[in-house]
Amino acid sequence: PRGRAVASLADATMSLSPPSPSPSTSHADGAHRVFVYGTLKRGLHNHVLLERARASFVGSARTTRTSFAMLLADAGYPYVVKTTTNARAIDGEVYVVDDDTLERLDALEEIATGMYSRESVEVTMTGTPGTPGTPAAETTALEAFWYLAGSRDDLERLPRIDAYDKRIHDEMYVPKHLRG
Ligand code: PCA
Repeated sequence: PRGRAVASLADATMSLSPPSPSPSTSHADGAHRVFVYGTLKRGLHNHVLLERARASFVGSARTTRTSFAMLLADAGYPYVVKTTTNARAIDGEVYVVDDDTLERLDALEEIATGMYSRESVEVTMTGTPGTPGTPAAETTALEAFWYLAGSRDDLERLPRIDAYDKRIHDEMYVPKHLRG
């Protein structure tokens, strides 16, 4: 009967609609989640890059795993490394950026030379449920890209820090163009 045919056409159309948003790092439309823990955070030197790109702030987050250490480089910027000794979770902020901005971040972090490498990490949102910037409870764990240290010889020599805050940044950070 006619009614049945119309219904199945509707069903076929519905099956073509995109699946509901997945918690993966990247989406087909060029939107990428990035988790930042250092100079890219709000109020710090490199945040202007995210600001100019109109990156959207998703919220504060912490790595789900606790297998990391944050080191302070001589020029006052942080590096996260994977470790098994005195390992901890890393706190930061999650943003959504487009393809161009991800490329700019890759250039800033010099992933081509292996200064940092970009990997994907699971983070848990740490904001207060029900407040702006905090996703609903069922989406509190997300995959995002982040920049962590590639293999370097000097990692053992650098001091460890619990968090890269404004105090450390203001006291220690040397912008790239002023480094010797
Ligand atoms: N910039 C990147 C990695 C470390 C840094 O200083 C960030 O903020 O996540």
